[in-house]
Formats: sequence, C-alpha cells, structure tokens
Amino acid sequence: MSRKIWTPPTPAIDTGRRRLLLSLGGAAAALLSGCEPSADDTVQTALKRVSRLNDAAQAALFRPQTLAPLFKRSELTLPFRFNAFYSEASVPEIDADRWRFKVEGLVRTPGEWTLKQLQALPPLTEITRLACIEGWSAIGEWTGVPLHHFLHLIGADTGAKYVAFTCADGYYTSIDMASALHPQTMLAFGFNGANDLPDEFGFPLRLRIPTKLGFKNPKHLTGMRVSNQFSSGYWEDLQGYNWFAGL
Ligand SMILES: Nc1nc2c(c(=O)[nH]1)N[C@H]1C(S)=C(S)[C@@H](COP(=O)(O)O)O[C@H]1N2
Ligand SMILES: [Mo]
Repeated sequence: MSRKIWTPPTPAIDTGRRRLLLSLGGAAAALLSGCEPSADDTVQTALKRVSRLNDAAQAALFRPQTLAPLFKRSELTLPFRFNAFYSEASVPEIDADRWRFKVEGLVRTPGEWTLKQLQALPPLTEITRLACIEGWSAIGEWTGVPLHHFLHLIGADTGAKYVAFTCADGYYTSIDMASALHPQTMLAFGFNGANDLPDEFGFPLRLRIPTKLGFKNPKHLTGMRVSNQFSSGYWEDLQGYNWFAGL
C-alpha cells in the first residue's frame, strides 16, 4: 500500500486559521510517509494522538455559521470528477425500490426511510466545491435535505457528539455534531439539476458537506447513527487521514 503525503486541496479556499491547523496534519502525514508500514508502533500511536489533538483544535475553531463559498452555474466542473477506493467500472448499482436509509442511535424515531420520503422533504440546492485530499477539486450543484432539518425531524439528540454514516460499498465515516448541524450540510439526492444522483456520484443518497474534504462526503449511504461514541472512517483508518478534515 502506498502512503500519500498530504497535499492541500488546490483551490485557495479562504480557511484562515483552519488551514494552518491542517498543515499540522500535513506535517504528521509527512512524518508517517517516512516510516515503513512495519515501523515502530509507538510512532504510529503518537501520530494518531497528534491527529486527535488536531481534531480537537479544528472543532474548537469551527465556526458553525461560516459558509463555504458558493459558485455560479457557469463555474460547474463538467464533466464532474469521480473518485472512490475502486474504479468507476465497479460503482455499485443500487435498486432504489429496495434501498432504505436506516436511522439509528440517539434519535426519538429510529427507522428506515425510502428515497421518495427523503425527496418529499423541503430541499436545498447549492453550488459548492468538493475538494479531495489528493489535490484536485470540482464544482457541482447538489440538491438534498439539510441534515440539521432531518436530524430535528427524527428527534436526534443534537447534544450528542457524532453522526456516523455507512455506505453500500463498505465505505464509512463520521462527523462531529456541529458540522452535521451546519446550514450547508445536506443529505443529497440530486445533482446538477437532475432529480437523482448519477450512479458514480453516490446514487441514491450521499452526504454533501462543503466545509470538509471530499472523503467526508460518503456516497451510496445506507445508514446513519447518532452517537456519543467515536468511530472513525475508511481513509482515516487506512491512511491515517485526519478525522475532522475541515476546510
Ligand atoms: N461510498 C463512498 N463514498 C465516498 C468514497 C468512496 O470510495 N465510497 N470516496 C470519497 C472520496 S475520497 C471523495 S474525494 C469523494 C468523491 O466524490 P465524487 O465521486 O462525487 O467526486 O467521495 C467520497 N465518498
Ligand atoms: Mo478524496
């Protein structure tokens, strides 16, 4: 497995102090890349601790009402860029009729949602930039239900610490509650004016969170758990990517 050195996303998104902190994560990643996979476990453990400190610092600096930049339709990246831990030929094909979005954990009404039920909720449409940790970004228009609205609808304990997501392809990640409640965070089901997400971009439902890096935007969602118990994510576990991953 090759270890990638963390590179800041290309666009000069105005991130102020948050960017400074991300570069601390970068230093840790650069250190990591100098280590053999078999290298001293204590180094790995120490670096993981640095990354968790970085999470705490980013959480403290996170401004719940500071909006990610919005773009014009003329700025859309066409065609949009695909990324996953597998190639585009292996994108899961999901049967929307059988698909359900399972809600569990610290919520008053756990249960399963159909795509139609989600699409019947008051939608938000925004053109934002998705920035991948690998150093590219792309601008797209996403439509979906704001996550704060959905969390209130299901009676989620918004005092809980985390919202964790599972996906049809085995991908998973989690986010902090403040970011989950951010006005631009949405469960997206539409893309670039179409009512449905294209297969490769996460059909039928994905998290769209423009205040975080691309890997915090899970596609092909199957479930969501509100919890006080920390759980990490696919790339966070595999590559040691910083969990908060704020922009
Ligand atoms: N289910 C799932 N979601 C995922 C991934 C994945 O492999 N599987 N990759 C993540 C990464 S690293 C990025 S950059 C974005 C890419 O989204 P896009 O294909 O819409 O550009 O999806 C994220 N969400
Ligand atoms: Mo990514």
